[in-house]
Amino acid sequence: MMLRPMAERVVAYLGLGGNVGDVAASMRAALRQLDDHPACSLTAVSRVYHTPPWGPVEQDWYLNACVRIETSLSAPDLLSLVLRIERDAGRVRETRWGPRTLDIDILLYGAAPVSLENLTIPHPRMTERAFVMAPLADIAGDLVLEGRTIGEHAEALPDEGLKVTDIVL
Ligand code: A4P
Ligand code: MG
Repeated sequence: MMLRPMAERVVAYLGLGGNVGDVAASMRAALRQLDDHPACSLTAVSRVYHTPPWGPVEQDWYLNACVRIETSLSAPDLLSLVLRIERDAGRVRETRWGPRTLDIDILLYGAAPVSLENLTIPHPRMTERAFVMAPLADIAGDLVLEGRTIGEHAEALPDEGLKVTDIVL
C-alpha cells in the first residue's frame, strides 16, 4: 500500500456556463477532467439551468450549473486548471460577456477571499446573478455570504425566467 502525506484540502465552488455548441457535453467533459485530476475531487453537482443571457451582449440562452470540489491546488493553480479545461472545450475569447462554449468561474475557494491581479474570489457580482445563485443554492444553500445564505440570495433575486432542465451531468 502506498502512503502519501495528506495535503491540505480546500472546498471550492465553481460556476459553469455556456451557450455555444453542445454545452452539456462540454460540462460533462470538464467535470471528468476535474475529477480525474490527482489534486481534485468532485463532491457535488447542481441541477442544470436554462438561463436568459445576462449583460449587454445579445446572444442565445445559456446552460448554467455549479459544482463543489475538494482540492489541494492553490487558487492560482486551480485557475490555470480551469482555464486549460475551457481551452479544451474550444473556448475562444472574443467579446467580454459574449457567447462561449464553456466558462468556468471560481466562485469560492475555502473561506478566505483571494485578491490577485488576475484572480478575485469570491467571484465579483456572483450574488447579483440568479444564473449563479440558483444552481449554487442546490449544493450550498446554507452557506453564508455577505450576511445571507446562498438560498436567501437565490430567493431574493428577481425572477429572470430561468428554468431547471432535466439534464444530468
Ligand atoms: N478571473 C478573475 N477572477 C476570476 C475567478 N474568480 N474565476 C480572471 C475565474 N476567472 C477569474 O475571464 C477573464 C479572466 O478573469 C480570467 O482569465 C481570470 O484571470 P473570462 O472568463 O475570459 O471573461 P468573461 O467570462 O468574458 O468575463 P467575466 O467578467 O468573467 O464575465 P462573466 O461574469 O463570467 O459573464 N448569462 C447567463 N445567463 N449565463 C452565463 O453564464 N456569463 C457571462 C459571462 C455573461 N452572461 C451570462 C453568463
Ligand atoms: Mg468568466
